[in-house]
Amino acid sequence: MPTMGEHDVSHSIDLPDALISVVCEAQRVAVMTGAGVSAESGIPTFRDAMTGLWSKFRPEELATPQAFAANPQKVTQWYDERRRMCLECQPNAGHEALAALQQIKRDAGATFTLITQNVDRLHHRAGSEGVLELHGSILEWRCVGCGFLDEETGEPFAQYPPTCPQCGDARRPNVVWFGEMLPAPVLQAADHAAATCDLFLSVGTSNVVYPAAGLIDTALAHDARVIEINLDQTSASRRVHWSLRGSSATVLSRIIEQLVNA
Ligand code: BV8
Ligand code: ZN
Repeated sequence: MPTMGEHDVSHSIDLPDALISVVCEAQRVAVMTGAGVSAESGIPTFRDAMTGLWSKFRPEELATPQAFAANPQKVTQWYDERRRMCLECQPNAGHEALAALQQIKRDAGATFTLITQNVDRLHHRAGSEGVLELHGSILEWRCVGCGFLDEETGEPFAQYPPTCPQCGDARRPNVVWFGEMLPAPVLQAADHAAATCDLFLSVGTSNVVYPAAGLIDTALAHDARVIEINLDQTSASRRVHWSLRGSSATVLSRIIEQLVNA
C-alpha cells in the first residue's frame, strides 16, 4: 500500500495539494469520528492517558450491562452527569467543518455519510444530517421494561435509576455498552458507506473499539483513499494514505479553507 506517509500538521498547516485534490474530486465520502472530535468542545475522550474517562473509571464497572444490573444507581448517575456535560458543551470548528463538507459534497452532487462513535450529538447540533450513531446517544434514555424512549435535554433526573413514566420500570442511557450489539441497521449503513466510498476520513479515534474500528479496513479493502486526522498515532496510521497528526478542529477547518480556495 503506497502510503503518502505521516504528516505532522500541528505547525505547518499547509496540507499537501494531492490530499486536497483527492478530497475535492471524491464522489462518495464516508467519515468516521471518535471522541477526539469532541475533545475541543471540552468533552473528555476515553483513552487519552491523563484526561480520558478510562483513566479515572473502569469501563467494566460503568459501560457494560453487567455493571448496570449490579449497580443501576451508580451507572445511571454517571451517565446522567455525562449527559448534562454534553448539553453544556458546544460544537467546535471540527464539527462545523464536517457539516460544511457535507454541504459542499451535496452541492456538487456527491454523496457524504457521517458515521460517529460519539454519543454526544454535537454533530447534529453543528448541522450534520443523517448521522449514523454507531454507539447510540447519551441524550436518549430508554425503559428496560417497555422500551419507552425519550430524548432528555433537561435537568438531572429526580432519582437514579430514573423510572419510566409509562410503566415505572428503570430507564438506561440509549448507548451501546461493551458486549452489546450495535444497532443492526446503523452498522449495516455504515458498512455499506465504508465499502462503497472513494474517500474515507477517520477523525479523532484510537480505532480500538470493534466493530467500528473495522470500517477503515473495509474502506481500504475497497480501494478507497483513506485520510486519518488524529493527535496520536494509531494502529491504522501506517495503513492509510495520509495520517495527519494534528487537532481535528484545526485540520478539518484547514481542509475546508483549502477546498474553498482551490
Ligand atoms: C460488540 C458507548 C458484539 C458507551 C462505547 C469481549 C467481550 C465482548 C466484546 C468484546 C470482547 N473483546 C472485544 C470485544 C469487542 C468490544 C471491543 O471492541 N472492545 C475493545 C475495547 C477491545 N466491542 C464491543 O463490545 C461492541 N459490541 O462487539 O458486540 C459482541 C457481543 C458479545 C460478545 C462479543 C461481541 C460494543 C462497543 C461499544 C462500546 N461503547 N461507548 C459510553 O460512551 O460510555 S465505546 C467508546 O469507545 C466510545 O463510544 C468511543 O467512541 C469508543 C471509541 O473510542 P474513541 O472514540 O476512539 O476515543 P479514544 O479516547 O479511544 O480515542 C480518542 C482519540 O482522539 C485518541 O487517539 C486521541 O489521540 C485523539 N484525539 C484527542 N484529542 C484530539 C484527538 N484527535 C484530533 N483532535 C483532537 N483535538
Ligand atoms: Zn416502561
